[in-house]
Amino acid sequence: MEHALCILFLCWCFTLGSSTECPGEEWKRMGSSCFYFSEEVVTWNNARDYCERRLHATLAYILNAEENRFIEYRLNTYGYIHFYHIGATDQDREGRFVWVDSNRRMEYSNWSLGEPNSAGSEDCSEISTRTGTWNDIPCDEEQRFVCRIEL
Ligand SMILES: [Ca+2]
Ligand SMILES: [Ca+2]
Repeated sequence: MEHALCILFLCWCFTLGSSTECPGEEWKRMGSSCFYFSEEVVTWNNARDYCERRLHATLAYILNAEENRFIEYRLNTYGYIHFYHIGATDQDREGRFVWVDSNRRMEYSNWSLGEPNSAGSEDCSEISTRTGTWNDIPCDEEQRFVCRIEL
């Protein structure tokens, strides 16, 4: 009896676990997160709004090397050789980059050598499809973007 209950409980847990899925096929899952890789090419602010308003997500934050590798790997499957916006910004305070969804300070970062350099005026960010490293860029630069949600 105890054994049967235990199995029932495990089934219940499994059902709960598998009932949470990414919002659609265009989303890619890693652990309990889903990532959306856009084909749309827009400014950073429009990318942020697109993630939030249309997808109920946020412009992607990246918390560790494993997540960065996952995103870099995915980016390389799309055959688009440019860059994608990510959620890092220092629009509020120059030189202090935070993740836009939470205003969280970055514990992990993967800036390219010499970046962020705020050349001219660069308060937004992108990830390279080739190297997976980040660069700060002018916010009005138009490119693809990555959104993220937690399940
Ligand atoms: Ca800046
Ligand atoms: Ca830069």
